[in-house]
Amino acid sequence: SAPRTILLTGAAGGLGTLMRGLLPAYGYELRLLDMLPIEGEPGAITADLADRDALREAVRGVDAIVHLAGISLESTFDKILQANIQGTYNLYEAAREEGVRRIVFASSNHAVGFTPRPQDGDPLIPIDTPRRPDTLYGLSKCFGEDLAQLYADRHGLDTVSIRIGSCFPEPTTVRMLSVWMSPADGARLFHAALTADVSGHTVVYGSSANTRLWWDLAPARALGYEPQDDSEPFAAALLAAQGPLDPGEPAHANLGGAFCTAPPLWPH
Ligand code: NAI
Ligand code: 15L
Repeated sequence: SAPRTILLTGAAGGLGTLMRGLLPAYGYELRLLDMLPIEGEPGAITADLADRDALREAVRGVDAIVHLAGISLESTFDKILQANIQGTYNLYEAAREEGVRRIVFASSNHAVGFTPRPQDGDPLIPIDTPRRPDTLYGLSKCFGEDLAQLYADRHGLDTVSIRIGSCFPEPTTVRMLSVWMSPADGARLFHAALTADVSGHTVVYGSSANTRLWWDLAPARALGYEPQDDSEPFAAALLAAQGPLDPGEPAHANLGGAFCTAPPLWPH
């Protein structure tokens, strides 16, 4: 039967706030969790992913989990380890112990960020392209995807991992013309991932049907996702302001954009 009660982790964040607004229209009851309190949501659970007891209670009785909580940009290894690696493990353990059947995991394009972006006429990047994380952050998303595979194979806990491009109200860079996922399409894709008749671990790219798309949306469409948006109406203004992406520039050569060239933050 279709999942109804959903735990949304990271509900205070940018994407969490967008999905809090959009997912209830699909009929879901959302249980919210974040380490930060959420204004206007007195029922939200304020807990860190480090708190295993709180996670166990938070996942009890839900039909599925949308896991957004974590560090969403490059950081130090210690912080990534705590929030994204240990934290995601803790969530999966809680879900396994409480018998939750499905998790939708917010993976990222930065799991494959060092993949050269297609130039004109090149084929789209397939979903099974080798992983090439562009940061410790991207590496933590590779860990999350592998953790999901392990829990699917070993425990029958299904995951759909969505390698999200850029889910913001509007595209603000030329790169985002290719990787943008409108919030409305984001909600469509989360809904598809929550309800698709798939088992095991499924990995998809998450974006709108952009004219300048870099990756293959067929795996997402196979879940029943039908994107309705395209960044193209924003193209002229962004290109006029920023100029086209120069493939000779390391920060423009790969899917991950400037994540590939930002100064490293390790060890701390
Ligand atoms: P965000 O940084 O705005 O939100 C993340 C939320 O997670 C924050 O509210 C934060 O308080 C919470 N959080 C962090 N560590 C936590 C912990 N240890 N315990 C409990 N809560 C914790 O990020 P955003 O943009 O909303 O992204 C959400 C998720 O989607 C992240 O996992 C991010 O990596 C992923 N993602 C987002 C993309 C986007 O375009 N917004 C693109 C690709 C992936
Ligand atoms: C991500 O993974 C980040 O969480 C988000 O803030 C954006 O930077 C996005 O990727 C992107 O690649 O634009």
